[in-house]
Amino acid sequence: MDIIHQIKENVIQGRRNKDDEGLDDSRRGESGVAELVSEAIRDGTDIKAILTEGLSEGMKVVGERYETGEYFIPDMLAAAEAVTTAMEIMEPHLVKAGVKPKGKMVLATVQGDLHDIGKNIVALILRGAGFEVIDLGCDVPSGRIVTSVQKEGANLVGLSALLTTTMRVMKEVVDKLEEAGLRSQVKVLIGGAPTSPEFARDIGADAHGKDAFQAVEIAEELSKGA
Ligand code: B1M
Repeated sequence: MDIIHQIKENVIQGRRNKDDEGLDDSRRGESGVAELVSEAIRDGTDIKAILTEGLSEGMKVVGERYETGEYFIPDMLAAAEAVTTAMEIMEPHLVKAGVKPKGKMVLATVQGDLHDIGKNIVALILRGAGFEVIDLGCDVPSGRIVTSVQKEGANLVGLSALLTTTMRVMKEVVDKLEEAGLRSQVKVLIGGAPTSPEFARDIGADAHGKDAFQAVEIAEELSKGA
């Protein structure tokens, strides 16, 4: 198996490094994503191929397995963490190779809401797919989200809410973006258990993502038009 396929396989197995066991069978001691990516860079492997055919293709398989119920949240997290580790190793090389992020998202769980597990997964998967993510955390005031969009020049805003009482704050963010004259510059993607595509439409957001993988597909689609 060539090194790109080994990277993909180790993402699917959620193996960050040689100390990780893997999901199917014990692979402890064998190179994981961190060692393989470092080796590939050292050997002059095309950085874009590592990103697209290794890491992204691996995450795509993880997404499919999550959709079919074969993988659960911890499996998805292990894979996302492996990709994040790889991205940290690759970052300086990506800059050198002139690989531009697919888009820039300001991401937050809205004010009054402390649920950030889902939002953190969305951030991990988006970063793994090649997006730059400015994660503002949870319980973030709407004004701070708007200021960050302005400062960062983001083309995407991602909002998460888990409470029926805080989902209405998403509309406040959309309204404030409008007031600040930024609405035409950004696409707004929302998600979180109580939200829906209908709710997104009602509050004037651009899209709803039911999970982190759909969020990536939508972010890619929305960034094409940006
Ligand atoms: Co809370 N909580 N909680 N809680 N909590 C829920 C949400 C609840 C449904 C439990 C219940 O009663 N059955 C309920 C809400 C009811 C409602 O609003 N109708 C609830 C409540 C009531 C509360 C408190 C009010 C409890 C209290 O204090 N009386 C309180 C509120 C605190 C606050 O926010 N102000 C509270 C507190 C907490 C903890 C702090 C203890 C903890 C959060 C820890 C943390 O996040 N750091 C917590 C937890 C863990 C939960 C449950 C058990 C799990 C949520 C979770 O992490 N799911 C939850 C019950 C449940 O869901 N079974 C519950 C896993 C996560 C991966 O899924 O977040 O849906 P999720 O994210 C998914 C998708 O939704 C989507 O992708 C993610 C990955 O696939 N997605 C996006 C999410 N954001 C997205 C953004 C996108 C796109 C997709 O684009 C930008």
